[in-house]
Amino acid sequence: MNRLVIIILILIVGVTNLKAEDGYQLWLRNRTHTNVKVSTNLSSNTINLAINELKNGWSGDENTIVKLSLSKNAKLKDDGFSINENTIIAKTEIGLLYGVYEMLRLQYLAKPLRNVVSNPSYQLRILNHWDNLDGSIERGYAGNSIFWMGKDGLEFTPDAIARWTDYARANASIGINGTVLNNVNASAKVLSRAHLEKVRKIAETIAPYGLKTYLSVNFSSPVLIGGLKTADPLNPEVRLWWKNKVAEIYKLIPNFGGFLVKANSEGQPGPQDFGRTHVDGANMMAEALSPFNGIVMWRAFVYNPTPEDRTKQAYKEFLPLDGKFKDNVIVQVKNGPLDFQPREPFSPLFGAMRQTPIMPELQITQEYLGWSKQLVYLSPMWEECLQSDTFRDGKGSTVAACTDGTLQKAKFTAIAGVANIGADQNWTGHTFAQANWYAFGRLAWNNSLNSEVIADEWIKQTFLDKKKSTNADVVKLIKDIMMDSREAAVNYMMPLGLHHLFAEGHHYGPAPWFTNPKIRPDWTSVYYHKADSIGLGYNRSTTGSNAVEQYNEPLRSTLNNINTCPEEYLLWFHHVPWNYQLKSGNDLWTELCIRYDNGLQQVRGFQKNWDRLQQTIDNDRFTEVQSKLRTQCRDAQIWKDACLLYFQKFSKRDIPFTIERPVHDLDAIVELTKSADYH
Ligand code: GCW
Repeated sequence: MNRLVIIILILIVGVTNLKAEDGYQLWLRNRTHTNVKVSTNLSSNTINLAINELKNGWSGDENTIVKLSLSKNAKLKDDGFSINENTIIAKTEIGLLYGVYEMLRLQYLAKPLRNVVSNPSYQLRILNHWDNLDGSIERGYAGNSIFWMGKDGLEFTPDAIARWTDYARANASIGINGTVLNNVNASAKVLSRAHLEKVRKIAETIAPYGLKTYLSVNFSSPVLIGGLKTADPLNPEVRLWWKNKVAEIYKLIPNFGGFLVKANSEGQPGPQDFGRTHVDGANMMAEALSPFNGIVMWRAFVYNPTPEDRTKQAYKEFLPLDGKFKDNVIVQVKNGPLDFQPREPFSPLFGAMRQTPIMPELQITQEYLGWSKQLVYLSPMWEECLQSDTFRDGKGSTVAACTDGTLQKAKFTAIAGVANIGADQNWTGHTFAQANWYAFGRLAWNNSLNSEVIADEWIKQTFLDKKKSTNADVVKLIKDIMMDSREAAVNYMMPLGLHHLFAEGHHYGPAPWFTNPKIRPDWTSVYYHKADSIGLGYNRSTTGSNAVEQYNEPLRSTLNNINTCPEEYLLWFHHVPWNYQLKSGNDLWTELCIRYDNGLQQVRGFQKNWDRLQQTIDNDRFTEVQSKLRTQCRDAQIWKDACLLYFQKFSKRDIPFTIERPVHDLDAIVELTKSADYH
């Protein structure tokens, strides 16, 4: 071989190696090729995918015959499956595909393939993309949209179909079976013929993987693209317009899923513009969709600039509507009553709506949790919400049980996650943000899974070679980082129940000082922390806004009493004196300082752990995460310094001399976070 050939070969091998670990393969990397035979009498696109996955990923005994068969086995629900040795049984073909992914996962993790019966907690497990037709993504931190490219989003990049296929495959591998392709702040244009043609292409590409396609719709579409004078949901012409539009969609896309609607929220149009209710609006669309088995996901993220505590508003607006929605409507409720904060109590709507199905909306993209610059594993936050007891029907009425059909019969159950996916090569910007996509899927499939188990699975599949998948030290180092990361973020951003101290607009850095008479108060920070010379926190007890009344007993009384309110929610529900003594024995001010400092120290600890992994993790992903941890450390320091120096103006106390001093001046941080390129 001449030298040139050798050099080229080295380059190719080098590039292939590099590619193999550029994150594109997500948790599906490192598939092996032991021979396997598949026996089935089924044939379809989906079955072909299942067979291919087995052939490309099998790592069991050579020449095993894996059997795939359909059965009406009573233990199986929806797309659930069973695995026994080399046999997968499901009621549907998609169920068989899910069974294959589970089989390969179990093999990879060296777990037994016996007596596995797995049914989904929620029937619909849906990603919400906040993708705009111009390709940008609201709160997206991993590049542009993978769906909407070029002028009006209508172009196709050469790799579009491949990307959508890989996207669908990744989702199917964790049980996600639906996707909303566009932002809830929806452009009416998405319902134009040209856009629907594109939606059809996407829908056809992802369907074999079991993914249904949904769209966010703008309530004013009949006016904006239909030429009507009104969008009043009780107007017959408007109703007809939606009926026709829905019929047009189903003609193009027979397995279309339905609509997601943000109405009368943050300036979006809605039925209230015409003196109608959410029920009028949702039912109008439901009626149009019902002949095709389509659904309406109607969001309850509503609040107005009234003197009423913002966290009470969704409940007040939606509870009176309970039981009035058609049976193909589901109300989509964010996990907390405010807005995807690092820690919120669960939304009281979960424990209140008894006759209306509710679907939790979780945010996978890290709008308020450090974007894709910070390593924050979100599963513990979601687990905390799903396992919270609402006491709706007595003890044990967890958010999970209130939403997954356990406590109330519903035509269907669902859960949504706001996606963190973009056109970046590794899909999510931060390698560890892939874990949040993964965890959402796993929890949507099984809402009682534990975050540590999910982390364990993800780490082994993402970082280890199959042979080394038992490398306990590596797994432990990474798992420790992940499992502490959400609590660390709470500590350095908003400990003890503080919330929404974010800089305006970008929501990345701190601005507890933020106030502006020109904008609505509930978009400022001071509205939420209410710091004064006496203390800190929002009084939502019976002596304050009385938000506690929206929770069921005995939780209501527990939250209402400053002495029994869990400390992680203390400043959410109470205005607490600076010298109030906490369980640690420290008073509020001292504890606050310690928590902020702890958060920063935790991130420094993550750095130390990560650096130990240099020999184990491929260079690209190692250095990417190492560099991002440095940023996270700097930014945690900024959070700590900003919040302590600002709140100190009210507490008028020393920062305890046992903790490290701030290293920034407050004025400098104020300036820094104002600048557009701070983040
Ligand atoms: O969290 C807020 C975001 C908005 C978002 C809105 C919503 C899509 O800051 O960007 O809009 O919530 O959920 O509708």
